Amino acid sequence: MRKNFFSGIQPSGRLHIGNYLGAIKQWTALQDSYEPVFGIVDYHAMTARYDPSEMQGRVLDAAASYLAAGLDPERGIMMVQSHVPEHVELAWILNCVTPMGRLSRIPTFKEKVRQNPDNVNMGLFGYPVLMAADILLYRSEIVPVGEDQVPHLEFTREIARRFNNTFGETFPEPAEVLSSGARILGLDGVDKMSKSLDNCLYLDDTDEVITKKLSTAPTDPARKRRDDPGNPDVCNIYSYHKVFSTPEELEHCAEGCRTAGIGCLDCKNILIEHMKELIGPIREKRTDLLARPEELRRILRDGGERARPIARATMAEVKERTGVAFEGTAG
Ligand code: AQP
Repeated sequence: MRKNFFSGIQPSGRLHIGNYLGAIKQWTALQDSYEPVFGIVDYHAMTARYDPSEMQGRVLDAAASYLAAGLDPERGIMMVQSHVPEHVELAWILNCVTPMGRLSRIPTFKEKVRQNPDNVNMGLFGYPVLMAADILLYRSEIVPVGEDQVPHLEFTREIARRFNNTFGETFPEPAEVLSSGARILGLDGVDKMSKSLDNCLYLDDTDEVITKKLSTAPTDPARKRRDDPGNPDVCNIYSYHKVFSTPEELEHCAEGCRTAGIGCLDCKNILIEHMKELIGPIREKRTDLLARPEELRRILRDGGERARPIARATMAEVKERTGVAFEGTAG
C-alpha cells in the first residue's frame, strides 16, 4: 500500500520560487508513489494580519499555482484546511500534550516575533501544533518541505511520540524530505525568500518583472566595478545558479566572476533566461485557471470531501484513545 503524506502552503500571499522549490516541485515528483494530501492551509494564514475580503482570492490563487506547477488533483487530494474541521480538533488535543517551554524555543516563532512585534498572537505561538495536527491527521510518514520547516518536523515527531507514549501507539513519526533548493534567500540576499517580506520572484511575475528584479538584485558587495574580481561564494545570484543552472553554466559563472572575465549582468542574464523558462509556462497556466474560478472551487470542494473520511477515521481513534468519546460518538 502506498504511504500517505500531507504538506501545505499558507495562502498568505502570492506563491514564489521558494515555495515551488521547497514544496510544490517535490510534491509533483512524489505524487505517483505516495497518497498525498496537498493543503492550502488557510487557518495558518490567519496568524498574520490580513484583509478578510482577500482570503478567498488567495486560496484560489494558491490552487491555480498548485495545478499550474504540475499537481494532479486526481492523483492526490488538493484541499483547503478549513474545509476539514478535524485539523483544529486534533490540534486542540495535541495542545494538551505540548509543553509551552518547548514551543517557545522554536526558531520560526522567534523570527516571526522579530518581524511582527506588534502581532504576537496565540495562533502564531501554537502554529507548530496545528502543523503537527495537519501532518498526523493523515498519518503522514514523510513531509516534503523547505529547510525552514525542519524544526517544525522535529517538533511534530516529538509530539507524536508524546501522544503515543501517553495514549498508545497511534501516529507514525514523519520524516522531512528536502530538495536541492530547500532554502533560498530573498532577492535582498539577507532573509529567506518569504511572501510576507515581499523579497520574492513570484510564480506569476512577467518576463519584464523577472528581468528587472534580477538585474537590480545585489551580488558580491565587494565587486564594485566590472573589472574587479568577485567571490561567487558570497553572491546571492550565484546561490540561485546553484539551483537553476547547468554544471557548465555554474563553472562559467564562478570562473568568470573570480577572474573578472564576465560582469555581474552577464551572469544574471543566464539566470534570467532560466527563470523565464520556469515561470513563463506556470504563469500562463495560472492565468487560464484563474479565469475559471468555479472549476477551482469544484476541485477544492471535492478534495475536502475526499480528505474528510481519512480525517474522521483518525479522530475516531484519537477520541477512543484519549477517552473523550463514548460508544457510538467517536466517528
Ligand atoms: N525561501 C524558501 N526556500 C525553500 N522553501 C521555502 N518554503 C517557503 N519559503 C522557502 C517552503 O514552502 C512551503 C510552504 O511555506 P508556507 O507558505 O506555508 O510558509 P513559509 O515557509 O512561512 O513561507 P513564506 O513565503 O515565508 O510565507 P510567509 O511569509 O507568509 O511566512 C514550506 O514547505 C516551506 O518550507
